[in-house]
Formats: sequence, C-alpha cells, structure tokens
Amino acid sequence: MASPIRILTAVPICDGHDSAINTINLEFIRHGIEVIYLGYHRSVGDIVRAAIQEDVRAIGISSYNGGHVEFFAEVVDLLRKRGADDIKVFGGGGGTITQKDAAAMKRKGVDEIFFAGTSLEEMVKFVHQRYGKSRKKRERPKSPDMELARKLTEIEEAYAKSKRPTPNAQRPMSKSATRVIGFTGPGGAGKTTLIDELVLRFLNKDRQSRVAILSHDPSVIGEGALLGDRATMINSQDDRVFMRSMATRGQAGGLSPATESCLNLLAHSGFDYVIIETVGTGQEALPFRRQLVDQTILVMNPDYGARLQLQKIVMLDVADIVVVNKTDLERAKAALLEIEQRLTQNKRKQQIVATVAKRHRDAGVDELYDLITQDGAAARPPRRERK
Ligand code: B12
Ligand SMILES: Nc1nc2c(ncn2[C@@H]2O[C@H](COP(=O)(O)OP(=O)(O)OP(=O)(O)O)[C@@H](O)[C@H]2O)c(=O)[nH]1
Ligand SMILES: [Mg+2]
Repeated sequence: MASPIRILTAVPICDGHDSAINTINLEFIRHGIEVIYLGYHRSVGDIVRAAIQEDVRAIGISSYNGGHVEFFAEVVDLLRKRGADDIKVFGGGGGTITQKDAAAMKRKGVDEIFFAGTSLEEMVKFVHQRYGKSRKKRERPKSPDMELARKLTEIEEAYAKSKRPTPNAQRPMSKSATRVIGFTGPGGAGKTTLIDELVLRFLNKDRQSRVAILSHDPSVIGEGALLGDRATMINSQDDRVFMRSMATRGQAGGLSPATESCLNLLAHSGFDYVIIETVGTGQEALPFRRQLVDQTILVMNPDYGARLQLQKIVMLDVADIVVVNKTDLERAKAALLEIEQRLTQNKRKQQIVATVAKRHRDAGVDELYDLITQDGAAARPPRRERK
C-alpha cells in the first residue's frame, strides 16, 4: 500500500484566522491525507523549517490579513534557497485574495489558490491529483536535516509498502551517545506541553546541544491523521530542534510500525537528546518495549478517577519517572499522595515529580529537567521535604 500524502498547513504571521484551515485539515484527514498542522501566526522561517523536517509534499497556507502576495512568495523563495523546491505551495484566503493577486502569486511559483465558494471536495481532489504521485529522489540534499528527513520518509514508506522493515530499519538499536527519553501517558495529560517546556530548557541551558523530537498522533479510520503537536510546541520551532510527527498508521499501543527504525536512525544522527512522545495511552499500554528508550517518563493527569484505577495502570510499574502534571488543579494534592503510595509498593527507585507544564518557569519542570540531565539530581531532597 502507498504511504499517505503528507501536507503541512499553517496560517501566516500576524494572522489568527484559523477557522478555515481547521475545517480544511479535517476534510483532508478524512480523505487519507496526513496533515502536519503548524498553527496560526507562523513565520516564513518556521513554516519552511517544519516542511523540510517533516518532508512534506506541499505546504497549504490560509491567509486573511493581507500581505499574501509577499508571504507566499517568501515561502517559495526560502524553499528554493534551502534546496527544497520540490515542496510545493498552495492555499487560499476567501475573498481577501483577488484573482489578480492569485495570478501574481502563481507567477512567483505558487501552485494554486482557492477562492471563496470552492468546495472542500475540490481541494481534496487537487491534493490527491497534484501531490499523490511519487517524487523524484533528491540529487544531493543541501543540509543534514534534509537528508535525515528524507531517510525517515523512506523508512515510513518501506513499512507502508511491505509492512516489513527495510534493511536499514532492521539494524538493531545499538548504543550511541544520544540519550533517548520516552514520554507516555493518557490523552491530554500535558505530554506535548511538558516536552516543549523541557526543550526550552535544553536550548537555554546548553547553547550547543541539538534535540530531536519524534511525536506521535493517531491515524483516523480514513487513514489520514492530524499531526498537531507543532501547533502546541512553540519553543521547539527552532533550528536546534529536529522534529518529526508520525501517525500510528493503524498500529495500536501508542507508536507507529516504523517508530523503532526511525528512532534508531535519530539516535545515531548526532543529537544530544531524542525525545519520543506516544499518542495518549490507556491502562494496559506498554509502548516502550525492548529497551527502546533510556528513560521512561509517564505523564499523569490528576483526574485519573479513584485510587483503584492506579492499580490498573501498567506503566506505573515500569516508568522511571512519574510526572503528575496539572498540579494547579484541585485534585492534585490527593493524586500526588495516591500515586506516591502506589509507587512505594513497587519498591523500585522511581521518581515522582509534580509539574504545571502550562506555566512558564515552573519549578516542577525545572526539577524534571535536572532529573533528565542528571544535573544535581542526587543532591536534591525528595519532593515531600521541600514543600
Ligand atoms: C470568521 C472571521 C473572523 C473570525 C476568525 C475566527 C477564526 N478563528 O478563524 C474573527 C471574528 C475572530 C475574526 C477576527 C478578525 N478579523 Co476576520 N473575518 C472572518 C470572516 C467573516 C470569514 C473568514 C473565514 O473563516 N471564512 C470561511 C472559509 C472556510 O471560507 P473562505 O474564507 O471563503 O475560504 C475559501 C477558500 O479561500 C479556501 N481556503 C481558505 N484558506 C485555505 C487554505 C488552504 C490550504 C486551502 C487549500 C484552501 C483555503 O477555503 C474556502 C473554501 O470555500 C472574514 C470575511 C469573509 N467573509 O471572508 C473576515 C476577515 C478575514 N476578517 C477581517 C479582519 C479585519 C479581522 C480583524 C482584524 C478584525 C478586528 N479589527 O479585530 C480580526 C483579526 C483576527 C486575527 N487575530 O487575525 C477582514 C480582513 C481584511 C483584509 N485582509 O484586509 C475580513 C476579510 C473581513 C472584512 N471584510 O473586513 N475574523
Ligand atoms: N491546567 C493545566 N492544563 C495544562 C497543563 N499542562 C497542559 N495543560 C493543557 O492540557 C491540554 C492538553 O495538553 P497537551 O500537552 O496537548 O497534552 P498531551 O498529553 O500531549 O495530549 P495528547 O498528545 O493528545 O495525548 C492543553 O490544553 C494544555 O494547555 C497544566 O499544567 N495545567
Ligand atoms: Mg501530545
């Protein structure tokens, strides 16, 4: 089976009109397209970097606040400069883009502009027809990120075609200097928000390091997927971060069939850290088997139900660190106590950290960062003594 078409969508800088693109994204994913949604108020640089890292076929831009002729042209130009002009650009913006503007935009290299009144069906058809064919191999990738991005695509495509690993993918996970950290936990617990806050610390505290993120979201029945983590991960849109969004493509358990091979490649690509996020998981999930990661972090939401539910969460037995996020919520105190008691029964050296990931400079996230980087972790007293 062929791999789904991957498209990046975004709304330009100084523009908050995201309602149209949200509707279009949904229609795309229902028709087998994987959409990496970057969000609104996005710069040309962020859009092009994301498109290259995600190795998409095309970028769909929805623009309402003016400046579209220049903005679209800048995206096309930067793609060209980066040696990625095989990534195409299309978009729309209702009545704000006139026929005359659209003609100018096409002359500057934009593939297509859709006007008010176009049906969603027409847009889906366009994407399938224009971007559904296989691409030529890039002669010489202009940057290591571009080369890495294309290799990740090749791995995913090999799995989609044969459901079997490629020779490259079969290579067992061997040790490298890169630290691989796995984040898992129930849907909406705050994994993505937390990772983005940690990345900010990685970037600020060590001016040299590079981080890779492998982020998962579920595929829908129509085999498309909305890969929306970039829209939340504002800090991670940085040249020192290589981020790749993966759809589960029919595999249960929180990861994709190609995850292990992609992770293997990333772990041998010179990053200091590789962070992997599973989709929101259930009670029985154990996504990181076969020593896939060096450290496992379970992110919990204080609203897991009653104490009894904790007995059923298998990951609580194996996680190295349990993060109780959203400790700004009312139930957090009780949750912390209950989870701490549950971990005591395991008689393993598991750490528990309380965080509010949506708050900047949160002390709990600092503590988690220290634990991960092992900076002074031994010197810190246990949580209870500090509060
Ligand atoms: C809804 C809306 C809002 C909502 C936005 C909600 C949201 N989260 O998106 C709210 C009320 C918040 C809002 C606010 C503002 N808005 Co307003 N808004 C509109 C409105 C009424 C509709 C836009 C829309 O979503 N249409 C629905 C889509 C599905 O249909 P469509 O636009 O026809 O698009 C078609 C195609 O172009 C295509 N398409 C669109 N994008 C893409 C992308 C891709 C990839 C593809 C393939 C296709 C495609 O899909 C559609 C298919 O038929 C327009 C007026 C209008 N009638 O167009 C003004 C309009 C865009 N807004 C306008 C303005 C000025 C503002 C504000 C600055 C107002 C203010 N002074 O505060 C703010 C700015 C907000 C911000 N942060 O950017 C102006 C822009 C004028 C300009 N460019 O010169 C407009 C044109 C209204 C006007 N006539 O003055 N707005
Ligand atoms: N109250 C509160 N909300 C938070 C906190 N951290 C994250 N959130 C919110 O929780 C929602 C989900 O956050 P995400 O980071 O997307 O959660 P996730 O675990 O990655 O979600 P999935 O990947 O869909 O499973 C968002 O609206 C966040 O703003 C927090 O510490 N407190
Ligand atoms: Mg997430």
